[in-house]
Amino acid sequence: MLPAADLVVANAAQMVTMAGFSARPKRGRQMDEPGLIEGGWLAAKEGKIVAVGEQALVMSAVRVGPGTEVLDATGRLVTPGLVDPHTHLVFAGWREREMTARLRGSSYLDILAAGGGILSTVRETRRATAGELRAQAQGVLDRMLLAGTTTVEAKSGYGLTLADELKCLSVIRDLDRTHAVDVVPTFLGAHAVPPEYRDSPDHFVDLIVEEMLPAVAREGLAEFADVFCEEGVFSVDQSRRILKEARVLGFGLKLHADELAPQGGAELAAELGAVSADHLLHASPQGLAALADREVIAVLLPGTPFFLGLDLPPRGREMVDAGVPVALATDFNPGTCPVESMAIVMTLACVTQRLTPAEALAAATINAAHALRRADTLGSLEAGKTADLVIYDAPDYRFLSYRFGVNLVDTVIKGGRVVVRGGELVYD
Ligand code: IZC
Ligand code: ZN
Repeated sequence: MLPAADLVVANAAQMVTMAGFSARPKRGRQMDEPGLIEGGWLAAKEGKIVAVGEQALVMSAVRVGPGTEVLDATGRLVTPGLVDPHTHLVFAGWREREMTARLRGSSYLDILAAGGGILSTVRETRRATAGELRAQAQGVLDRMLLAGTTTVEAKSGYGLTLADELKCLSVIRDLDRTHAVDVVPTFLGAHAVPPEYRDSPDHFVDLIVEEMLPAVAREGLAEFADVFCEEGVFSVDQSRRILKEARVLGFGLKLHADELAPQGGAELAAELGAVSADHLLHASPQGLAALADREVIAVLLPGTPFFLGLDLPPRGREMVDAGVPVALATDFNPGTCPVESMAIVMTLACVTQRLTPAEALAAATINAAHALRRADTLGSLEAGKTADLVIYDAPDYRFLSYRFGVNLVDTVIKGGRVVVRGGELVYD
């Protein structure tokens, strides 16, 4: 007898599978092919996808038993759960006042150099308890889940002492264990030079290399290490030193690269074999070629230049055309991009970076899973993968980018379990 499914999604108007790219990310024209099944069915058992395809195929692999939940997706779009591979999730200290200062002419880096920006969030994060940090981040994760995000990366980087970085990473671990959204931890001790090291920034790099990275590795509190490599923050040489040590300790590497000024960050990410290089608005053409060559994922964060009011050329289009595998993320943080919705980010990727809606969705699913080294289990609807999927109150995948600012998510399934139903959280 066929196995009884726990869950069947029946008759979707469109099922976007993103199938066939678990081993290597989508690049070039592959990004524009969503792998659509019209009239798509999907069955899951024990948290895993058992079959995806037309009704006859799925119903030849499983049976519907008394314990099977059947979700009718007639007229609706189904996609893999969205993956957000770059966020600064855990902090205290929102920065709404900085928005006004920027509108009056101060730049992001001016504000940071004057002890504001990241450093104002650091002051409040140091004062906050783990419980306070956790409560706020949990609310953010709830909103992300309601918007269809089922896996999110979360960086530390607002503690900047060993104890405060460990506090933030422990909060991230707790959230991963308790929240329906899976949370992938990244150590970003090199996010800013804290005031106590203002006159000797290399000593702060020593502290990261000699104490923080080994302690984080020992406690197993992060999977990736990242550096904010930027003019006036950490140089390419300092970033190289930190990331080489991180690599020795077994971390996957990420880099905030060439966001606000050209620094050679893309080249550094390629040289070190990083998993991803993020931002890249000012990356050199040679840097992009190096990323394509080493298959480093370019994580685009189009919410950030939008929110900072920067008027820049559409590098995303250039990256896809150059064969760089591109992913999208929110960059959720209190300074440069306080947005939780991957759908809004997809719209911005289309309108400001000239990606197509299909490319944006590939970047928010399978390629985003690659940016977290999770593409073997996440990012596409294929038999054997984790049953993370979203059902929308829309008939076509283009609506995600097109109906901007509206949350079209109706149902979210995480690991085979319904966690959002009718647009409401239903798990405890
Ligand atoms: O708090 O400003 N870019 N880090 C690098 C950020 C933005 C977060 C922040
Ligand atoms: Zn960032």
